Amino acid sequence: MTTSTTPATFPDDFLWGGALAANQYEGAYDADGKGLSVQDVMPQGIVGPRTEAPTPDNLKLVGIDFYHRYKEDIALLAQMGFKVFRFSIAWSRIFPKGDETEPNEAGLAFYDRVLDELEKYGIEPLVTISHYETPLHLAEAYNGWADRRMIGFFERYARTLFERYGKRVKYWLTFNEINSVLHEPFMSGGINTPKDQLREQDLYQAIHHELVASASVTRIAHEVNPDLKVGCMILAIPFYPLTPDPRDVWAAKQAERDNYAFGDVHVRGTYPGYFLRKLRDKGVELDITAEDRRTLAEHTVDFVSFSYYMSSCETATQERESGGGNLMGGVVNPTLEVSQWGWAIDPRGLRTILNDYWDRWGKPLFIVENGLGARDELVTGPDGIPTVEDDYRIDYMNDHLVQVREAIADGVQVMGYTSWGCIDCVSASTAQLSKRYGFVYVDRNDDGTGTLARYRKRSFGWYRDVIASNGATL
Ligand code: BGP
Repeated sequence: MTTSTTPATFPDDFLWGGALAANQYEGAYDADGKGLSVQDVMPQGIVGPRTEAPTPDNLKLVGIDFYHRYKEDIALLAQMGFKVFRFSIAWSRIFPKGDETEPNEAGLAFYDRVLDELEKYGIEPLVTISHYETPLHLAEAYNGWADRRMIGFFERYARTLFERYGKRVKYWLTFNEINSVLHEPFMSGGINTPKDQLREQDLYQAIHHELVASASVTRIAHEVNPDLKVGCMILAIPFYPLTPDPRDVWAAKQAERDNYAFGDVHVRGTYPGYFLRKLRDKGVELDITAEDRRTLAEHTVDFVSFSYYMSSCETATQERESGGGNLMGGVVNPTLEVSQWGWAIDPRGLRTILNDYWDRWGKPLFIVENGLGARDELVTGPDGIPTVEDDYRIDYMNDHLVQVREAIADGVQVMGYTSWGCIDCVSASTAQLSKRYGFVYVDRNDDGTGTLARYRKRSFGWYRDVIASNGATL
């Protein structure tokens, strides 16, 4: 573990907390009128094929049963002193098929209850409007975001949320890891065409529709309540050149631009030249209307949020040794250790990203995902209660938070930090429970067995102390 000599510099209003996503923790996949989402037919995450209908081996159908245990779970978050809780709303609870005109009241009422509970403890909600949960009907009947009509469905859904919750929820994110659609078009964009048959023309048109939709609902949020703050959400990975060879430097720059492009459009309101050139080189011609251009230009985001788990390398000149990764791979960095899933562990990369994004966009930044996926072992604690001695997770998060503090000292404006999977949940990539991130262990196994009981890990007390001291214990 690295220690820092910099005095504590987290601002007093720094939002400490954790993050989860509906499809990975709620369960109750068909309760109270909920429709199916793309996740309900992805029993193997991104590593296996989708199914025609939900199958019992799909752990997400039950998740960790937050739908019925939300009171107990939010009480645990409150015990850690959470200031903020990031969660997503399942689109198909609100509009079961996605293209209806009237929302499902029972779905809306569930999130009222969640917000009641958060208010009870003074925890600020941060809501992701779409976190890999496109209603399945929209994927099958429209091919997801490849179809322009999705913009209207998304606007109706988002307006419904703003009108219902806009007095209680100030912070909103439009699309989780919007750039991930480049790599996982079905999960991220509800695009039903198999990846190997998807034309780049259709993929980039879908991206354009999402970007316009993101800007458009930013407009709606501000119309409904001018105090609302809307952010984009980017999967952030710094790409380092594998060697000082200028060709590697350029390759790394190009890889980063695949991610930058999404932030550039959200913050600056226009497509950057390097992105337009890339489209030209690919022979892609986007259908962009004059209204699209206006929407993008006039409704830019209030802040930029991102997930950060790892960095990666790029090379143009050598055989690549592909590393594991958070939906996008990259070349192995020989100087870094990796997680049990091959994700490079690079706390300094977080400082780099924070500085780069701040220098580039000058918008407040929110780290809305970070953490270590690991196989945890349940042991009996000193008080006889089961626990996990997850010092590896404490080390990982401590080292990353020290770099956040350094970035703040560098002058970067950071709004908050929500660690990923603050309570164990189903993994997005593997769709298993054995890849755990939480401060709270959930007794559920990859074969679906387990009591669903919750146990505090050692990191639970560690994080509680970090929050209570506003980072001074790091
Ligand atoms: C991000 C997703 C999350 C989450 C996280 C960890 O890509 O936004 O939904 O799951 O990564 O990834 P995984 O669960 O695959 O370990």
